[in-house]
Amino acid sequence: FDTRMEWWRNARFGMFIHWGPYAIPAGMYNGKPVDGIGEWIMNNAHIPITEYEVYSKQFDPKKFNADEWAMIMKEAGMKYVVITSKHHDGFCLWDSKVSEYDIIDFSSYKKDILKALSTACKKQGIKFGVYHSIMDWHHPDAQSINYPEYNNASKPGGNPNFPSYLENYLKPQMKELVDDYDVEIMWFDGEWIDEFTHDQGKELYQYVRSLKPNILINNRVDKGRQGMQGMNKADADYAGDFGTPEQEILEGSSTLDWESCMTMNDTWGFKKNDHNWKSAQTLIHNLIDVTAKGGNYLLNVGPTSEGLIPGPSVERLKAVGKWLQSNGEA
Ligand code: FUL
Repeated sequence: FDTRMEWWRNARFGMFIHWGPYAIPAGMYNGKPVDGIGEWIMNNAHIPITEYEVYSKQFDPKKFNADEWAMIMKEAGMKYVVITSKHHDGFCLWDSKVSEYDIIDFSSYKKDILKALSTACKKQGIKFGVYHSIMDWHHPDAQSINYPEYNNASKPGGNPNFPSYLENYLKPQMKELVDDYDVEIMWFDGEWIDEFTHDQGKELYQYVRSLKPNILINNRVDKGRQGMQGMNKADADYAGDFGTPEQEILEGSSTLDWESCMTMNDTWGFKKNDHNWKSAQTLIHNLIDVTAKGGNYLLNVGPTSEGLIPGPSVERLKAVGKWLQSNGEA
């Protein structure tokens, strides 16, 4: 009997954190608002790599306090966290040995964010997970045919060096994260690019499991597996431990493991002009709905470039925590 999923099934409520240099432009480029989700601004506003790198250099979240963040999770009744170790923009929030494009080597901040948060969460008994994008708009061997503005036009079949990026960059990063940061959940994304194959997805799943047999891995490790795709256990070809419906809750319950990830406003990464917050009541309702159907609720915050979880998010999380407490659930 596989007890690997047990803690996660009981956890029910976790914090998703989308954080990186995109918190600096915060949804604005050249004085104009950019449509779409904040962490996609590099792509959506067609910002050249060298220009985007200026944000990455400036990234200096002086007000970041890992213990405070862990307290916010704890008080909200959250049992685990998944933070972006690397989003599509390629910037790494830890001191990666295979990259210069990280918080220590590249940014002004020069402190290891993942180390601080992993340690703070451990103190509170909160399990630590990371979101890691397979797609990478910054790495020359990964820039994809799907994203022509970052692609060398002479690579019509896609980036021929993608397998080298997987072997010499992505996998070593997996090892660093698993070995040195107590990662309990590897939450992949950006798996839909042409360069990435189903076989590579299965192999990546096996590789991460070999590093830590008890680790949990979402279904987006495998090719094109958004939502509940790939979650048919009868399919021997299946890679991934749980489904990831995004911004939605399943209609009914499921015999499969799933986690619904959701924003509190309309963006994952911080956008200063997005004030479209869901009410605390809606969030509580969603949490009840998800857990009644056997899923987990992974609720997102997008911290500011200074390192603060936005006030409206903190308020709502407090309200959810209070509700859980008064109902004997926390
Ligand atoms: C998507 C990403 O493209 C978004 O930026 C966000 O991270 C969401 C949770 O997953 O696939």
